[in-house]
Amino acid sequence: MTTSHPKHSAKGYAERVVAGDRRALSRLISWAENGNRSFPEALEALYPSIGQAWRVGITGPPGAGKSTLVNELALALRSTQFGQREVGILAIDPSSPFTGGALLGDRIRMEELTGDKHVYIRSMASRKSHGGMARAGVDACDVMDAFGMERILIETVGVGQAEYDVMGACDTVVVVMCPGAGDGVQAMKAGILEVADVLVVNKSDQAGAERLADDLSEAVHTRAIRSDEWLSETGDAWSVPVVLASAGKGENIDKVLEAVAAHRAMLASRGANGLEDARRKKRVAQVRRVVDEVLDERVWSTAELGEHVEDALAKGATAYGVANEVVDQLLGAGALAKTSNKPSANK
Ligand SMILES: Nc1nc2c(ncn2[C@@H]2O[C@H](COP(=O)(O)OP(=O)(O)OP(=O)(O)O)[C@@H](O)[C@H]2O)c(=O)[nH]1
Ligand SMILES: [Mg+2]
Repeated sequence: MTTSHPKHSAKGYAERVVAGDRRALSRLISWAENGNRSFPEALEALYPSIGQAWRVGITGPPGAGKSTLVNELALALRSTQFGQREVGILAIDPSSPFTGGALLGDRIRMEELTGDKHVYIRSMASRKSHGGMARAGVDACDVMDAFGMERILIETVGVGQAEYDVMGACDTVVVVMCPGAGDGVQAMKAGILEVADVLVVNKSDQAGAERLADDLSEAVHTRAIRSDEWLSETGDAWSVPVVLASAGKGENIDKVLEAVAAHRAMLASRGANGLEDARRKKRVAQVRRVVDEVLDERVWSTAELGEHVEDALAKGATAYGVANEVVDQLLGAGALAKTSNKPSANK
């Protein structure tokens, strides 16, 4: 490529990134992180080179083993079995007190990889937050993509709004759980299943792992039936695989990568719009979950409605009858009629 821009200009950095210059890569990611005013210009220059990477989001409750898994996944991706891919790792360091010390731990575990020039590891601070982190994370992925990373692994903790936004920009989202602490049921309530393309039950060496995997399989199956009715026009809904693994012991890491590859192949089989459609559907599912929650909270926030229901039941109305009457009142009979061909929003 011909370098036609000054080395330290936005376009100059962009050219260097595309040419494989690691210092320029680090610089532009810092720009993304700091919200440097020159970053948009650099990003624009990178656009033609973006779109080759497969972005794999890794999320889940604190301590589930995400970093350990990312480490193992990267090692596996660097092996011949998975085609010796160029790997970019973005660890989005949450400012939460839970994980304050995790970054150092991450560095130590990832040390095995740092001698490998085909692996690029970067942490980003999320302290500024408020949408800023999500944006910066996605921007950083774009820079790595333009650089030529074939696989990008992005670790975030939990399911806050910013994490949702980062995961929403990933091609495949792996949700990592483990027995004990971050209980499966809690995670489901937090809507973590809505973003998962692959579920990993990590720490398979610990008691309760199989039980958790069974519970999650069941929950995923139930959800698939529900969302099929209204989300899948094509009928080829992805059923989220649940993979039991131990990142700590390096067990079943290949199974996790195979599940990611299967998800990728499924999207590819849907043609050019497959990925875009999948992302759109995920966002719709997220909105739907929030609507469910907000409605539930608002509708039942006062004692009034509960009392009304009790009265009606006492007067001999059926539960179904009362429920319908309540919904009619809330939505207006017309609104309900209009949506009656869609499944109800029950959980
Ligand atoms: N028994 C067991 N422990 C594991 C396994 N995988 C990871 N761990 C341990 O679990 C702890 C947390 O692992 P991390 O990889 O830091 O977890 P994380 O989800 O990245 O944690 P945060 O980033 O702090 O949310 C560490 O002490 C790991 O050694 C496993 O398969 N089995
Ligand atoms: Mg971690």
